Amino acid sequence: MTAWVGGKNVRVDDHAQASGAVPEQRRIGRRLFLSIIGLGAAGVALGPQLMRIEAGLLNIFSKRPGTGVASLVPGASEFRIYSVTDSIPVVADSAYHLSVGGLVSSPGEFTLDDLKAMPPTALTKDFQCVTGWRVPNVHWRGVLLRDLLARVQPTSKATAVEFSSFDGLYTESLTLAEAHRSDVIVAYEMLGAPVTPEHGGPVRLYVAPMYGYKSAKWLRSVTLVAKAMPGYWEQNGYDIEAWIGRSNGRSDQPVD
Ligand SMILES: Nc1nc2c(c(=O)[nH]1)N[C@H]1C(S)=C(S)[C@@H](COP(=O)(O)O)O[C@H]1N2
Ligand SMILES: [Mo]
Repeated sequence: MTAWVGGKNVRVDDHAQASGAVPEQRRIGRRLFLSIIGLGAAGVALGPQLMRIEAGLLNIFSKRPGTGVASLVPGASEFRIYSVTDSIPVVADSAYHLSVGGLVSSPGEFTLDDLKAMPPTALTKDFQCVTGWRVPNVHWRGVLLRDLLARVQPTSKATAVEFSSFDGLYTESLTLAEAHRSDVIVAYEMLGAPVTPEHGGPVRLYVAPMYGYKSAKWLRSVTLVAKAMPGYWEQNGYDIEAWIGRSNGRSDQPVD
């Protein structure tokens, strides 16, 4: 499907459909791409080095997510735009509020300015979707989730953190220990710029060491709980502990 966002047409992929992609389809996709850019199918045999070159070329051909050559190629190093609903929530920066509550001593509402006033954390790390595509060296910026949790003071009963989305459907969770990692941020910048509406702006989660489905977009609430509910994709069969390379039967290179 396509959606009209911020004055441009954005292709929104169906993650469920993408997950069904078999290796053979991926291989054909790459061959198709190689013939498009004129390297020829011989390049397929050249291995990882060439794959990195391909990634660079893809960036030249397709600056925007979901457009151009990259959208033809499963496994290309471009973000796919995913939404489990038929729409992309557009939340104005000035209207944005993140609710942080549940099993805490002092629940709070954080505006975008509140988040930006907190000590920032910048990360440059890959983003890996469980369907196979990976975007290298993405520039992220935001606040550590643990800093946010420190502001609301979880009670001793809290063992996990649930997340909800402004799309009204998507949910995710982390254990409290995972939520305290130094590579888990509430991000207001991605790709070196404010998080765009299609990528889950103004604020999304980024859980570096786990598959992309943990990185909830259009982040609405953070709720401390005694026991977490399985998230949207986890109810559909994906692993709750979503470590890259150590879950979902995959062997991708970890992001650490
Ligand atoms: N609210 C919401 N968050 C979401 C998703 C979604 O469909 N809805 N998809 C997840 C998956 S499976 C991935 S791989 C990433 C994709 O991020 P992107 O759409 O910015 O490329 O977002 C994750 N967060
Ligand atoms: Mo994903």
